[in-house]
Amino acid sequence: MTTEITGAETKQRQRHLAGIEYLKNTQELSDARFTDLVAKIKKLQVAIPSWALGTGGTRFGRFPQGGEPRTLEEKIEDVGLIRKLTQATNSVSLHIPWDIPKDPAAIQQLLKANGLTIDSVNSNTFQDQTDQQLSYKFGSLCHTDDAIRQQAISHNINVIEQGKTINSKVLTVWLADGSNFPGQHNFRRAFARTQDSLSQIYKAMPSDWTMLIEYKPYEPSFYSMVIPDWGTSYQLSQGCGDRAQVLVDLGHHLPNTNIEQIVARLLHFGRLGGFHFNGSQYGDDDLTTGAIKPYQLFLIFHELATGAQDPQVKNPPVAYMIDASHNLKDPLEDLMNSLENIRTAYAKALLVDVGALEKAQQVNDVVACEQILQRAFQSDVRPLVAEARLRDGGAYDPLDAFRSGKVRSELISKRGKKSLATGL
Ligand code: RM4
Ligand code: MN
Ligand code: MN
Repeated sequence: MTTEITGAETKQRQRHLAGIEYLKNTQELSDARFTDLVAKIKKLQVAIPSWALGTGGTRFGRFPQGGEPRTLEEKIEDVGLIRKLTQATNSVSLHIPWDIPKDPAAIQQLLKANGLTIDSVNSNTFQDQTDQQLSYKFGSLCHTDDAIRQQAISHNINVIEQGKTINSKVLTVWLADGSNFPGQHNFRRAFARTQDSLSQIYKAMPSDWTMLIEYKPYEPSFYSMVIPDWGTSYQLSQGCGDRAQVLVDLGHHLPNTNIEQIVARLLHFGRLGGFHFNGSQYGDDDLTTGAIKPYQLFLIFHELATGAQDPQVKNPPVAYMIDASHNLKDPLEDLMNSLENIRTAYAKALLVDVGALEKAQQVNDVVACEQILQRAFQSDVRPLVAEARLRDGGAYDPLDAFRSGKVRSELISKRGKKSLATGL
């Protein structure tokens, strides 16, 4: 038995080393360049959202896996597990009030024990809570009623206060505010009220905090959203101040939108605050990142990688997060898939010969330009990504380790078949 395992491991190791050799040869990578690539990939750490550790549902139903984390503490343990296997995440993003750090000191300790910190804190004015006085049915920060606006502003300030206790430095605001029928909203006034509310929240932030303003073209409002696009987020962030930036959720665009160009624009303006990574076929599908459009994900990372080398780009993004929902897959498996696909896209983007691309662009050699990107995109970087993970002590194949370690059945026996995580 032991020899069999050792044999399999040796084979795996041989395959891994052969893969590295092949990549080095085909991409003409020196040892120094390879080491540099590994170091860069190791640095790419993406936050896990506390609201994506349970099974997601649609408005038609929910089919829980069992073993879902019941408390914030259990969620942190789950992220710790993902970290251990992938080494591609070192933080958790919280949605409040879905996850309230009731005992901040204990939470801090647990985070530390799991090698984690808190990334952003996210406010929620898209649902009414049971103890809430006034309703957000007709909006929150955009509301016509000052008292409701005030309640939503106070909630955001309260989220900042809670964030401070656990060392977060980023507030993410996503608004469901919008209208369902023509005539329902005065577009100009709804925008002005939103700007005023956001500015008040911005002023309440400590000076080392950043506010991220997320946009979304439709849902839950189907005629108009108050913040439907990056232009609106951009304008709102400018109205607030330097530490307000735009958050790009990959699923928050109409089909076929050129997201990589939006990323480049925002980088150029110094207002790209961060990402919510996920995969999308139609809209806010919240599928595994890179599952549907891996080329698009690569092109986005190409903008990020080249932007990082450009001295003209002033404010690099502060927050990389996943924002996904898992109706079919095991949430932990899905999150690990996403992390792997994100690092893979990044690794490919790092292989782009930027010097050659610039030259080809300069002389308008369209074919060469595209070929340079394809050459990087079509390379097999899996051994490179695995090497980065292995050097940090992660698993060679995280998914395989998760399955062969029977982690889900262990979680089910600990937490029960019917445990439910908070979230959507
Ligand atoms: C929204 C948006 C927000 C997320 C909520 C749960 O569509 O993506 O980022 O916090 O869903
Ligand atoms: Mn999002
Ligand atoms: Mn979304």
